[in-house]
Amino acid sequence: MLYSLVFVNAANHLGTPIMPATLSAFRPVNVRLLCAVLIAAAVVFGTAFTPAIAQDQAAESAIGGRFMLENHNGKIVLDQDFLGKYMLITFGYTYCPDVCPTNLVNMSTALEQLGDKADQIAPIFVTVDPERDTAERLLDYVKNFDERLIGLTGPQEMIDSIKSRYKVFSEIHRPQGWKNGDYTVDHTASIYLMSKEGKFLVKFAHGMDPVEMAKRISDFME
Ligand SMILES: [Cu+2]
Repeated sequence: MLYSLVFVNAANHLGTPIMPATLSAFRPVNVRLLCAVLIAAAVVFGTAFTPAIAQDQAAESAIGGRFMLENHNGKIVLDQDFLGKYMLITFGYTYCPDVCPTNLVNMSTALEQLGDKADQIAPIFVTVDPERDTAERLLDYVKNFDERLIGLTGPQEMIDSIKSRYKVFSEIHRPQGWKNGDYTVDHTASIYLMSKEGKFLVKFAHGMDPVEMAKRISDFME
């Protein structure tokens, strides 16, 4: 409860609420309402975005926006804290068997390729599984890749908010017979590059060659 209050107070302190649902966090009825809204949004986005290039570009330029999350050191961070850096951001979960480790190894390799230019980048991993991915767990996890990698978690509603802003979808699967209610999470596996002003630049597909990724990132830099 204290945890959620910190976020609510922080949201109030900002003056401009990041999302209206924040203030009603953890009331079951509103969680259901939020879920309904998200499902409705998924249906709308799923059908409205036809392959027309103009519409694709409009959809992509809308990627990104404000967020308030907790970093792997337990500190609350805002999107504004990353202004002035290129955010290289991906979404996943620490129990992910292959997709996330591949993405994070590739991101780390791309950072190495960029050399000094990587100083201009904030590499970020946002969990879509905040129930299991605490700040402590993320701290242990990101250490396995690159020391510059920043793990972000937060209350479910804050995670839902950033997922919606980045058009990221995830779905929990609970295979029959798995003990202790263990589960896997299917999720969007793209890597997004955002400008120093927080605007969407480009999306890299999962599995893209990290040397090519580094080159594409470098092309965006002054
Ligand atoms: Cu994953």
